[in-house]
Amino acid sequence: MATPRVWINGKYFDKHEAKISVYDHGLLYGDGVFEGIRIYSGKIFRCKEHVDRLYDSARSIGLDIPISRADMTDALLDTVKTNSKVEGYIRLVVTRGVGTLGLDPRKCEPNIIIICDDISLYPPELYDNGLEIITAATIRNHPAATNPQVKSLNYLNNILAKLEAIRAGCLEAIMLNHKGEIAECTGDNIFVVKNGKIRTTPPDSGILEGVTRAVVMELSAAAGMPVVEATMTRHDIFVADELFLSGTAAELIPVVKCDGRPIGTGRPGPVFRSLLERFRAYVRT
Ligand code: PXG
Repeated sequence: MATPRVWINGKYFDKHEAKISVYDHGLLYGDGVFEGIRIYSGKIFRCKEHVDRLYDSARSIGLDIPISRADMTDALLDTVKTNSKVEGYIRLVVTRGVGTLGLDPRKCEPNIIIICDDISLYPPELYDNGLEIITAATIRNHPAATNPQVKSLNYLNNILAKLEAIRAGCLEAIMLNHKGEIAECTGDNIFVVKNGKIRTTPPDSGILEGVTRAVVMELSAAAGMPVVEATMTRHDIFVADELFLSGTAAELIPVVKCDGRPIGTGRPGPVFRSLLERFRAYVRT
């Protein structure tokens, strides 16, 4: 593959020349927002939804993105074209920008970065065989602190849970909220199938409202299996017939074991397999 060309504030740089100041508050404090977006068949998947979520995240943290949504969309399209990407991944980042060595963001001017590259989160065979996951002891950020609905550059909460998973020999972890309810995984939303009914955790359980989650809900409804948003606990995981995760990077992936306990038959189930087939067909329409 050719060296990725990275868009920074309207100019292109080769991957190795694409640099941001060490005084950027994105680096110093994790102050900023981002999106992870898929490119399928040369098209940006759910572009509007990602751009809208980015501007909502920015607004929530009081960050004024200096360009319009239309110009942002044009920049995304141009970066995909410049990189001749047909299948791939866009990382769109808006940092608070360069400022002084103090928390005060008022002197910062945001930096906008668009990276167009590839991503693969889990080995391909896991889509057939299923993931083994754990419940992390690290809880999801309290919504009154850094709200999980904001896709901020501050992912330490999720990374700590990911490290727990890796230490336990797994690739993913369920994160609970401050009430002990299921929130989501470190970079994916969660779906539970029980007695033919599909449930997912609601926004007020402390989740990022995933773009892929919304697609799963649309596809399930179209297939006559509407997803219900429900508060859940680990009990719901342990007694589930099927469990699967959704996310831009992960797409849809089945979970066959949680905390050492097999989920359902211990194999990916029929509801998941049917949704994965629908999802794979849908993203290329
Ligand atoms: N929850 C969290 C905490 C996420 O970070 C999702 C749910 C799923 O949302 P989407 O909109 O993608 O369906 C995410 C998204 C990565 C990576 O590099 C992670 C995400 C997206 C892209 C890349 O691990 N997480």
